Amino acid sequence: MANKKELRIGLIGCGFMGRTHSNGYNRVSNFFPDLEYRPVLKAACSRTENKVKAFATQWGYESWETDWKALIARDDIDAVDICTPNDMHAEIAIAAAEAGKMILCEKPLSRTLEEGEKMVEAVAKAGIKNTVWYNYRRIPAVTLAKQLIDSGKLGRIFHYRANFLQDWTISPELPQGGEGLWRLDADAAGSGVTGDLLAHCIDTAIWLNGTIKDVSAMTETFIKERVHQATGKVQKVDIDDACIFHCHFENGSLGLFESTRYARGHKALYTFEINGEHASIRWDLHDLNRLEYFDHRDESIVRGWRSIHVTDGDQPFMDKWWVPGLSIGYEHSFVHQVADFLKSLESEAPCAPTFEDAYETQKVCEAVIASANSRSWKNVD
Ligand code: SOE
Repeated sequence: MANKKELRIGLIGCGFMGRTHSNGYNRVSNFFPDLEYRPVLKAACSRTENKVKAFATQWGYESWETDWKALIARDDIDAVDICTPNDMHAEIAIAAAEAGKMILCEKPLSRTLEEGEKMVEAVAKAGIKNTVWYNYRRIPAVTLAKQLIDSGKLGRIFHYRANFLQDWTISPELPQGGEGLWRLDADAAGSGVTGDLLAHCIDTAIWLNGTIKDVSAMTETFIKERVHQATGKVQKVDIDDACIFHCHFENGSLGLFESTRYARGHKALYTFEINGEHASIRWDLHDLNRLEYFDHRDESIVRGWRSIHVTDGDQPFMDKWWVPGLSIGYEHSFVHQVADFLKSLESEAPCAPTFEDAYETQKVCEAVIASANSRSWKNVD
C-alpha cells in the first residue's frame, strides 16, 4: 500500500450515495491490489457540522468541511466526488473543474441539458478526468451482457426492453424536499423517475445497444400536491411519478422503457431484456449475479434459457478474491467503478461513462419529458 500513488478524495454530500461511494473507496485496494493508485479519504463535506463529523468518523475521512467551496479550494484534494442533490451538480462540477480537480459526479449528470452542456464544456476545457456514477454497468452480469453483445452472439438486435419499478412515494403524506425527499421536488431533482431511475436504464441501453434516435413518451403525476419541506406549505408537484416511453435505436431496434414509484411491492426492480436474431439475454437487479441467455443455435433437444450465475473466474470483475458460486452485492458496483477510475489514471484512457457520455443520456431524458409534455415524437438530437 505504501508505494502506491495517492488519489486524495474530497466528497461532497453525505447521504445514501455518499455512503456507497465511501464504501467503494475503502474497499477498492483490497479487491484490486494491482492498481497503481489508492484513494485517500481526505475530507467529507456537508452543510450540517454534526452530520458531517459523524459521517467522516464512520467512513474514515481525515477531516471535514461544511462549505463545499472551502473543500474545492484545498490543495490537498485531487478529486471531488459530488453526491449532493442534482441542483448542486453543475455549480460544484464547474467550480471543481476550474480549480483543476478531477470529478466523480453522481447520476444524473444534471437537471437540464443546458446545465449538462456547461459541465461537459468545463471538464473538456480543464482537461481533467471525469466520470458519472452509472453504477449498474459494473455489475458483473451486466458487463457480461455487454461482452456477449459485442462479440456478436446475439446477432442483429430487434428489441430492447427495460423497467425500473419502485413503490416508496405512494403515500400522499410524504413531503417534497429535504433529506432523501428532494427527489420529489422538481427544482432540486430536475425530473422525477425519468432522471432518477430511467436515466439508469437509458445509460445501460446506450452502452449495450447504441444511440437512441427518437422517443415517444407519456408521464403521469399521481399525487398533484404535497407539503414542501422548505416552506411548510402545500405546493404543486412538478415531477413525473411514472414514465413510459418507446423509441428507435440507431441500429434499427425498438426500445420500450417503463419506470414508476407507484408499483406496489417493487422496491428497486430494474430489469432488461434484449432480443437478437440468434440469442436473447435478460437481467434482473433482484438476482444481480445471474444473466439469463437463450441461444437458438443450441442443439434443439437441449435448447432453452440458460441461467448463468456470473461468478466464474473468467467473468468480468470476478478474478480477484472470491471463488465460483459465491455471490457479490450491489455495493460492489461502486467498488468496481472506483477501480476503473483508478485504472484510468494509469493511462490517457477515460473512465466511462464520462460527462460527455452521460450528456447523451441527458439528451434522451430531455427528449422523453418534451415528448410527454407535447404528446408527440421527439428526436433526441
Ligand atoms: C431512488 O430510490 C434510488 O436511490 C436512485 O436515486 C438510485 O440512483 C437507484 O440506483 C436506486 O434508487
